[in-house]
Amino acid sequence: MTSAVSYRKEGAIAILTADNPPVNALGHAVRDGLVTGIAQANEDPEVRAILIICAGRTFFAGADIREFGKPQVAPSLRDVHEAMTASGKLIVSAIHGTALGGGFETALASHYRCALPSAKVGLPEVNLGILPGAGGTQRLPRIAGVEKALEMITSGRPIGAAQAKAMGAIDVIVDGELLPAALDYVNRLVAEGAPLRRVSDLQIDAASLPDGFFDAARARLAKEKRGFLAPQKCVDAVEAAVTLPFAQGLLRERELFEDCMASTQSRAQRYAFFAEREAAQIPGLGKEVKARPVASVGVLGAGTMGGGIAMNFLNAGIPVTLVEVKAEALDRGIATIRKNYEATAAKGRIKPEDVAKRMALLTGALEKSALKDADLIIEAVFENMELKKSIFAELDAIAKPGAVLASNTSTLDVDEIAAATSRPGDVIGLHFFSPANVMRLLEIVRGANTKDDALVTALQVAKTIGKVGVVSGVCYGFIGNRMLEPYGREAELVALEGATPSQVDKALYDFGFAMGPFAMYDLAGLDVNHLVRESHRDKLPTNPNYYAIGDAVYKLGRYGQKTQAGIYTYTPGSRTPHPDPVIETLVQSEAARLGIAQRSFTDAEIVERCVYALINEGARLLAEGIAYRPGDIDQVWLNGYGFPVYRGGPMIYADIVGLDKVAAKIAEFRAQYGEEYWPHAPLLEKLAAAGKSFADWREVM
Ligand code: 3H9
Repeated sequence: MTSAVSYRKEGAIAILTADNPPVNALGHAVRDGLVTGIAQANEDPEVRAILIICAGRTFFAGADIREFGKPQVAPSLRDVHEAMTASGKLIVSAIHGTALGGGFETALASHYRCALPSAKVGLPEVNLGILPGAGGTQRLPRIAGVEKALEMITSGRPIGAAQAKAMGAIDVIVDGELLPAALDYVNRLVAEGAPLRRVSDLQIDAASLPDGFFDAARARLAKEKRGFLAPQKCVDAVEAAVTLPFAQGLLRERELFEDCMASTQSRAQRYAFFAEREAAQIPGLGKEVKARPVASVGVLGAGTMGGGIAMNFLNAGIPVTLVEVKAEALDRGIATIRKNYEATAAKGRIKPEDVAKRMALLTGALEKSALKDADLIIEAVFENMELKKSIFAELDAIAKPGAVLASNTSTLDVDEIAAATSRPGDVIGLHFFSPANVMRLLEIVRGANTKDDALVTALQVAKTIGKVGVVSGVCYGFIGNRMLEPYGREAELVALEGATPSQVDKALYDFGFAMGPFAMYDLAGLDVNHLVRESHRDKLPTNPNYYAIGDAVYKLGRYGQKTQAGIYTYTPGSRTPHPDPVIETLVQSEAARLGIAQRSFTDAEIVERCVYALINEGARLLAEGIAYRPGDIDQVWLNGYGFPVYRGGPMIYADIVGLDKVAAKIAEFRAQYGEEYWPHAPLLEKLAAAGKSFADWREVM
C-alpha cells in the first residue's frame, strides 16, 4: 500500500484513509493507493463495505492541478472510479472540509455519502478553465437534477452540506467525530442490506426541462462569463448527460475536458491559481516570521475610500475606529457605510441582522487620539505628500508601540512618508482599489525599512479580509499604477492617431477587459487623473501629446461620471457611457494642433499598442525588483484593473503570444515613437533572444 492511502479493517469494513497534505489532492500516489485498496478489499471475503475517508483538514480537494499538462501516469481518476463501479462491495465516502472537483466526483462515484455539517462540496473546475472530467457532469445531473447541476458546474461555487443533502448529493449529515460517525453509518447500511446504489444507473427526467434549456443557458453564460470558453463546454457536457447513455456521456465529457485542458484559457487560469497563492510568499522570509495580531483597526478619512476600507474589517468581525476632522464628514461617512450594508441586505447577500452587527463594530471619532489602541492604522486621506507626512508624524506620537502604520497612497513614496515617523519599520503602504470593499486586490508596499513582521502582518490582513495581497517595492505608482500610465498613454495616442475613444474601449473590452481605458477614466474621474499628473509633471515625458486628450477634456470641466460628462456623456443615475461627437471633434482638433496625422486602426493594432505597453513596463518592474515575480504583476492586473481572467494577466499573455513576437513589435514601436515612450526592457529582450518566456526570467537576470 502506498503511504498516501492507508488500509485497515474494522470488523467487516475496510477503511481507506488518504493522507496527502495539504489538501489531499488526488495525485498519482493517492489514485494508486485507492485502486490498490479497493482491490485488496475486493479480495477479502470478510469485507462487506469500503469507507473512503481523508486525514488532515479536508476530503480530496480535487485532482492534483500540478500534474496537469504533464503526461498522465496510470491509474487515472477515471480508473479509480471504474474500480469503484466494478467492486462488489458497498462503497461509502465520508466528507469533511471541502470535497471539490475530482474529490466530489469520487464521492459521487461512491454508493453512499455522509458528511459533517461543516463540509462543503463543489465542482470548481470552471475556475481553472476546464470542466469536471471524472464523471461530475454526468453523475451530478442524475442525482441533483439538470438545472441544479448546471448551476453548480458553471458557477464553480461550492455548497454547504445541508444544501447538498437537500439535492440528494449527500445521504446523511453526521455529527461529532467523522470516523466513528461514518463507521456507524456504514455498519447501519450493511446491517440493512443496503443495495450498491450507483448514480450512473439513475435516469434523468429530460422531459421536465424547459424547451431550449441548453441554448438559453449558453446565451446567458455568454453574457455573464463573457469570453470564457469553459462554461460553454460545461453546458455541452451536461447536455450530453441528458442526450446520451451514461458510458457515452462519459466519453463526451472526456473529449470536452481535453479540449478545455489544451486551451490557452485553461493554461492561463491554472497559472493564475498558483500565482495567487505564491503572491503570499515573500522571497527570503520563512515561516518563522510571525504576523502581529490585528484585533482592532483605525481608519483615517471617512470618504469613499476610507469607508470602503473600514467595511472590509467590519465584514471580518474586526472593530474599526473611523476618524475624520469634521463631524459632518464623519456622519456622512458612517451613514454611507450603513446605507451600503442596508442595500446589500436588501439584495439578500447578508442577513438583515448583520447590518446591526457590523455597524456595532464601528466607532466614529473626531480626534486621532482615539487610535491609540489600534493594532493597525490605515491613513486614507487626500493624495498629498505634505498632508500624509504631517499625519504620520502625529500618528507616531499617538499609536501604541508595535502598531502597523499604513498609508493607502496610490502613488507616493512610502519611504518618505515613513521618514516622518520615528518608527519607519512599522510603516507600510496598503493600496486598496476602489470600491475598496469589493475589489480583490490589495497592493502592499514594502518600504526600504519596513520590518519583516510588519510585512507579514499586512499579508495576513489581506488574507483575513479576503483580498489578494501583492507586495510591491517603492516606485512611483507601485506595480499597478506605474503600468497603467503607459497603457493609458497608448490608448490616448491611438485615439489621437485616428481611432475614436469608443473604438479603443471596444477593442480592449472585446479583448476581455472589464471596461476600456476611457470608460475607466470617466469612472475614476478625469480631475483626479489630471491632478495626479500635475503632482509629478517634472518626471513625466515632455512630449506635448502626452495625455493631451485627458488634459483637454479636464479643462472643459468634464470630469467623468461624476459630472455626467467626461470622454463620454451619461444620463443622470446611469453609468452607461454614450459616445459624444463633441469629444470626437476635440480629439481630431488636438491631433491637428499636435501635427498628428490620423488613420484608421484595426482592433488588433489597438490591443497591441496598449497591452504591449503593459508588458514592457512589467518587464522593467521585474528587472528592478519592484515586483518579485511575473505572477505578482499578473495578479495585480487581474484583481485590480479588470484584465481578462482567462488571459491570466499581461505577463503570461506575453508568454502565450511568444516573447519573440512581443519584443519585435515593441522594437518597431520604439523605432517609431522613441525611447521616451518605449524604453528598453533588457529582461524582455534577453528572454526573447534566448527563446524563453517570463516563466524563465530568473535564468537571465
Ligand atoms: C479537478 O479536480 C479535475 C477533475 O474534474 C478531473 C480530473 C480528470 N492540486 O488554497 P490554499 C495547494 S481540478 C494541487 O492556500 P485554503 C495550493 O496550491 C481541481 N495543489 O488553501 C496551496 O499550495 P502552497 C478541482 C492544490 O485553505 C495549498 O494546496 N479542485 C490543490 O485557502 C493550500 O491551498 C479545485 O479547483 C489541487 N487541487 O483553500 C480546488 N488545491 O501551500 C482548488 C490546493 O504550496 N483548491 N492546492 O501554496 C482550493 O480551492 C483551495 O485550495 C481549498 C483550500 C479550498 C481546497
